[in-house]
Amino acid sequence: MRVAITRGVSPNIERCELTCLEREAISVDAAREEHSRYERCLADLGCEVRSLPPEPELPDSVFVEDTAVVFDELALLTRPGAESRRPEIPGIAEALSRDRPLARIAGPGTLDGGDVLVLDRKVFVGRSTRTNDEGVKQVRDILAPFGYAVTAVPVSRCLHLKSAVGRVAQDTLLINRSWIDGTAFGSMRFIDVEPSEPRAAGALLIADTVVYPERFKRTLEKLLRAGIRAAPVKLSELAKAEGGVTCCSLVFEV
Ligand code: CIR
Repeated sequence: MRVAITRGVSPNIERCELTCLEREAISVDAAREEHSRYERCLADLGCEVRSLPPEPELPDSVFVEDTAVVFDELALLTRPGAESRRPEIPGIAEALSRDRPLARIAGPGTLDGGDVLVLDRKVFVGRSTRTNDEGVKQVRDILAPFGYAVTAVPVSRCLHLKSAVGRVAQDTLLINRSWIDGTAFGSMRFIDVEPSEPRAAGALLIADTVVYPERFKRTLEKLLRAGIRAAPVKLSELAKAEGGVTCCSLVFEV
């Protein structure tokens, strides 16, 4: 069975962290509507959606992806680079503890789940403003006994690694190569985002379908032309908080 952990939108989402965007008004109602449609989309794709209640005091807590990375062998709890997000961890630890043994990133290491791209036994970790070298080292040490190879990828032009690259099929990455260097990913096939849509690389692959923001129309058309199956979702209000399709869920098999 496939599980998707989500968390409801905080009424204080307007106080979210922002790195690459200017602050603008966010409608909590519109964000909630988008979020429930996103949850419905995950359910339609066969996920059992475990929707955790909103955490009013934690503006970014809807973006559960940053708090943990779930592997078959363990759930790795992160230590988010933004201090305001660290209190999100205990709630996620509790939610994951029934399904996986827990491992943790310890200070001074920092890691955001948005910086971790897992391609089977290869794990790519963005070295960003949120994830430091010590965080990357701890990921490597924690995963070494299970045979994962961990590669650091420099990220300087966007928030997270997965702002610039997303898996859209077993052998295919959607990528913005003006933001990151694709050579780290070896023999994967690449689809480049449309240059007019630089933020379009975020994509959430569930089985053989990509949950994908409908607003990146040109890149979406390109994906469809390449034979990728897509489930478009509206995520424009949550995008004002720098959220995308991967960051609103933790998807794993149980
Ligand atoms: C933050 O800056 O932490 C949030 N406002 C957005 C996090 C988005 N997370 C993600 O794409 N994995």
